[in-house]
Amino acid sequence: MSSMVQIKVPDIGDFKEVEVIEVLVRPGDTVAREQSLITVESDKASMEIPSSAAGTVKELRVKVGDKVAEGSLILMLEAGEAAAAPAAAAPAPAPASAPVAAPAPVAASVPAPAPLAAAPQPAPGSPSSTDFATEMADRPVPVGDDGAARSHASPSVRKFARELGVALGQVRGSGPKGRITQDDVRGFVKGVMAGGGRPAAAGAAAAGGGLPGLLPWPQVDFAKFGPIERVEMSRIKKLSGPNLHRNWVTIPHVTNHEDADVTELEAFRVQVNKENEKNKDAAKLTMLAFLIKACVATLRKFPDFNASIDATTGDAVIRKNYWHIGFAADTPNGLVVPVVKDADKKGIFEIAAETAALAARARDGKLGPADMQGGTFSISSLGGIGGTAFTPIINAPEVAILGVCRAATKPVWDGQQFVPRLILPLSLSWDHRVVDGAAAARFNAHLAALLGDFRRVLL
Ligand code: CAO
Repeated sequence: MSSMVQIKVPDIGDFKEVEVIEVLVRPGDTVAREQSLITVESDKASMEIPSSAAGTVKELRVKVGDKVAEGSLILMLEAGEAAAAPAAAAPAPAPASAPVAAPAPVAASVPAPAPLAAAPQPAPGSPSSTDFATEMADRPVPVGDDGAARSHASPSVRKFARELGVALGQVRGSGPKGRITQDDVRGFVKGVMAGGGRPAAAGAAAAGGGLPGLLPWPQVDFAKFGPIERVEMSRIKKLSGPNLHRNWVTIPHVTNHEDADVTELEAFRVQVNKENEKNKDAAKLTMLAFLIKACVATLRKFPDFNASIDATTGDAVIRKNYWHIGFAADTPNGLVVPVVKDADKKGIFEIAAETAALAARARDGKLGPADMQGGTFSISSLGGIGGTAFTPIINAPEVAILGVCRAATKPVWDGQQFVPRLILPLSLSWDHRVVDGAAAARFNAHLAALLGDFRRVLL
């Protein structure tokens, strides 16, 4: 025998007229006793209203936006004989701050939800034991909060997120007032799976990188302090960001700085370009082309800089007997690193022509994957723009990268007097797992010596 049961809003304490912000079941759904049916929200808190009986939902009598109070009819339920219960159950005590064991994450790059130890533990059953999201939203977020406590989401969505290992602080809410819905959590997970972890990686960056023990990223409502604008990152930035992040946090970087006296080299470069002004076939000689050639000569002398850690064992270095030099190219859509293959076999004119062509294709967004693969060492030249020193991020799995800043004329003591010399700042970042500081200093000194007297490249 089955009977039709009216499921009504039970005694919800001081709350008189509360808004239905979520309907969690549909006609035809089978529900268990104590299963949440709707979420209601006052200006202070939100709570889920559970079913007082088990059965099948026949007819919904509320919708999102309705105002309800104690006794309001939620739905008609066809209840089984054992299921019908006369009294309405109390609202579900599902505190946002309830500690939960961290479930297995969705993907390696999705951090498990941080325990909200800092959040207060309200007494179960009282209105204050329900979702504190609304109240929390108006308070400063304590350091160490992953933003989940502040996220606007119902207890059922929080539970759902916890089950999937999703930190709510990373999910953008599409509901009213930015409320996070189950679909938002689902969409976030789908994004992680489809994007090879990209959204998670980006989110992880915002949430503190998901590294154990690392404080989460501060979640700030910037709009509270002034007008804001959200600008979507370019495709290249979305792709390169997680790579840069991984390289920065996993490689023990050290950067050595060195000055190269390029007075004669620059004079030579300018002179050759002048001689070739009328020769349309001759590429313009660039400092970058000389740098590539000098780097190849230096890499040959210091082979551990033209290497990679053996990723399968981690206990060996794979030295490469080819010299493919990548160079950072700034494009309207972000940074790319095209590679000059076999730079050791090419002349400086050829390298200058090739870098110019690759840089042009990079700016036009026309580089293919093969143009950016196989690099053994990279150069990031900001010389045409400015700067005196910087710390370039190693382009994994390479071992080192050379940063180049703007050459400037400086007074240099020649033993008797100060003389004006053109000084090129070099910044070499290197992986301390593979090379040591002394080797890096020698590398830099050798490179500077070659640039100071380019004839030495031939030796
Ligand atoms: N010091 C002083 N002037 C320099 C210089 C240096 N180190 N390097 C280049 N210049 C000058 C050149 O003399 C040239 O001036 P003129 O037009 O008067 O001859 C001008 O800067 C442009 O130089 P260039 O044609 O040789 O081009 P480039 O080698 O500077 O740049 C490229 C090529 C692809 C490296 C550059 O376009 C680029 O994208 N640089 C940015 C790289 C980057 O973003 N790195 C950061 C990575 S980390 O985010």
